[in-house]
Amino acid sequence: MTPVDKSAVVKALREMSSYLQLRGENMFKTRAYDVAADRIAGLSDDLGQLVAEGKLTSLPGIGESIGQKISEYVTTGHLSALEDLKKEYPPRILELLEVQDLGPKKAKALFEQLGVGSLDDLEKACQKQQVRALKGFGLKTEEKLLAGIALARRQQSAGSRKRLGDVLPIATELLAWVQAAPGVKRASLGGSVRRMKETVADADIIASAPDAAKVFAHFERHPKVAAVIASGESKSSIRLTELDLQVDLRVLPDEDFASALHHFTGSKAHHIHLRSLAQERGYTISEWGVHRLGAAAGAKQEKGTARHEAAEEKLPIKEEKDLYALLDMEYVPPELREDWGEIEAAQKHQLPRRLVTAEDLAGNVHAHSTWSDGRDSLEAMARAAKALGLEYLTVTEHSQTSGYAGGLSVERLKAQWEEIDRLNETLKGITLLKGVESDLLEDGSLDYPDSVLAQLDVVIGSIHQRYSQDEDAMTRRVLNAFDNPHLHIWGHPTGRLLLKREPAPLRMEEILDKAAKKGIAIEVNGCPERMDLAPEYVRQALQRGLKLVISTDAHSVGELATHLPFAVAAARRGWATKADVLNALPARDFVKRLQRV
Ligand code: DGT
Ligand code: CA
Ligand code: ZN
Repeated sequence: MTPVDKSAVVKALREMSSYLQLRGENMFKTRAYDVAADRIAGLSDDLGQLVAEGKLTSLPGIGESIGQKISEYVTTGHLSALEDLKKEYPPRILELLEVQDLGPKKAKALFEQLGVGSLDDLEKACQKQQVRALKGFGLKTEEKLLAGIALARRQQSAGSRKRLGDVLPIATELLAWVQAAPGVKRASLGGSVRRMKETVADADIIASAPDAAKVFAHFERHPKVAAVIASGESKSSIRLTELDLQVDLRVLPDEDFASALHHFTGSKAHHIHLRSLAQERGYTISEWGVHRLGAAAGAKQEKGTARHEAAEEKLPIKEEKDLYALLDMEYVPPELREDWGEIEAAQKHQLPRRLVTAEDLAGNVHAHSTWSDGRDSLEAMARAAKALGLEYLTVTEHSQTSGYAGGLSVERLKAQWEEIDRLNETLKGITLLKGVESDLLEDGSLDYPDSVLAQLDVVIGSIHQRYSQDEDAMTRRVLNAFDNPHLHIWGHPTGRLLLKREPAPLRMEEILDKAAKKGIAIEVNGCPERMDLAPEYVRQALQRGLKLVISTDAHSVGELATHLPFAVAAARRGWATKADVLNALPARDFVKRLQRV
C-alpha cells in the first residue's frame, strides 16, 4: 500500500482554515485547522495506519470534527466540507491572503464589495483607484497593496523552486537507494541538481538495469515517499514527504545510459545548441541516443514515423565523453552545461583544463566559533578542520558593530589572539590564522582601527546591515572599502539569500575592475542559503585576473564539511581552476598573497 500523502492532507487543512477565515468564522475555529495541519505535518507515525485504527483523535490538537474530516480525506481522497467552501468563491481567491498587509477581513471586503477574486483582480482594482474608496482602506493601503502584489508574485514564481542545499542531501540518499535496487548497473543524479544549480525545481535520477519495473518497485518503496505521481515503462515520479520534493527516475538499458544521462542532465539550452551542431555533421542527439542520419532520413520525418529507429544508424555512446568526442569537442563538466559559452570553448579546446575540486584546498576560510555567533568552540573547530585533512583554518569572527551576532570588541579580539596562539602551540598539524569578518560600514569603512587590522592575517569585509541603500550608495560603499589597504577579501559579495533576499544593488563591473586594480580577493561563499558570488560574476572576476577564496562561512564543526561542496560548486560553475583559488595555497603563501601592504 502506498503511504498516505501527508502533504496533501496538510494542504487541505490549511485551505479549510483560509476559506473559513474568508467567511469570517471565529478565530478559534479557524486556528483549530492550522493546529491540526501542524500536527499532521510533524507526524512521524504512518497517517494511514492511525486512521485505519481510529486513533487520530488521540493526537493532541485533533478533535472529533477535524479527525472525521481527515479520515474522510484519507479514505476517499475528498473533503466535502472544503469542496463546498470552494464553490462559494472564485478559484484563485486564496492568492489574496498571500499579500502582505491583507488579512482575511480586508480580503472579504474586497471580494464582497468589488468582486476581487485573484491577484490580477486586486491589481486592476488598485490601478482603477477603487480600493481607496472602500471603508477602512485608503490611498496608503492601496499603495501598500500594490507593493504586496509584486512581492507575492515574486514569491509565487520562486515558491516552486527549492535550494540546492536542501535538495542535494535527500537526492543523494535516493540515489544510493536506487543504486541498491535489483539489477542496477549504473545510476547518477541528473538535471539541475547534477549541474549544481543554486535552486532546483525537482530532482532527476537516471539508472540502467535490465528490468526497469523491478527498479521502480524498489524506488517507490523508499520510506520517505509520500505519493507515487506517475509510474510508466521508463519513468517513475514520486513526491517525498520531505520538502514536498518531486523525484523523477528514468531506467534504461545500459547501452542507452550515457546518452540518457546526458540528455536528462541538461540544461535544455546546452542541448539545443549541441543538437544544432550535431545536425550540421549529420547526427541527431535526443533522449533516445545519438544517430547518424541515413539517406532516407528526410523522407522519414513525416508524422507518425519513429524516425530515430527506421532509417538511422544508432551510434554507441558508452560514456558522456564519447558524445562530445563525436562532435570534436572537449568533455564539458555538468556544472558548465548552461550554454554560457562552454560549447564554443569546448570546440576550440579552450575549456579550463581542470576545474577546482574540494581536494585542491589546503585551508578552510571564513569560520565562526563561540567567540561570536558560532555554535562550537575554537578548539573544536580547529580539531575538526584538522580531521578533514586541512592545513589551516582562518578564524574570522564578526566585528564590533554586529552586536546581534556577538561581534568582538578590540579587547575581545585581542583576547582571542591569546587563545589562538595557545592552540597553535598545542595542536599539531593544523594552523589557526588570525582574522576577522569585518562589517563594511555604511560609508565603506572597516569596523576596527587600521592599527588593529594591520595585525591580522586575514581580513574579510562583508555587508551585513543597511541593505536598503540604493545602487549608487551601495556601490560607493564597496569601492571605498577597497581603498583600505588592510582589507583582503570581499565576503559574500552580493549579500543575496537564495529565494529570500535579492542581491544588493551593485554596479558589479565597476567594482570588479577596482578589486582587480587593488588586488582584493573575491569570496565564493558556500553557505547553502547564499552560494554567493553567482557564477556569472565569478567568471567576470576571473576574466579580470582576480583571485578567489572558496569559503565555508562555517558556524559549527559540521558546516566545515557540509558547506564546502556548495562553495566549490559555485566556483566551478564560474569556471574556476585550482590556480584561481588562494586557499589552495599552503598557509604561508596564502597569507603572503593576501597582504597588500
Ligand atoms: P529544474 O528541474 O527546473 O531545476 O531544471 P532541470 O534542468 O533539471 O530541468 P528538468 O527537470 O525539467 O529536465 C531535466 C533535463 O531534461 C533538462 O535539463 C534537459 C532535459 N529536458 C527536459 N525537457 C527538455 C526539452 O524540452 N528539450 C530538451 N532538449 N531537453 C529537455
Ligand atoms: Ca530537474
Ligand atoms: Zn557574513
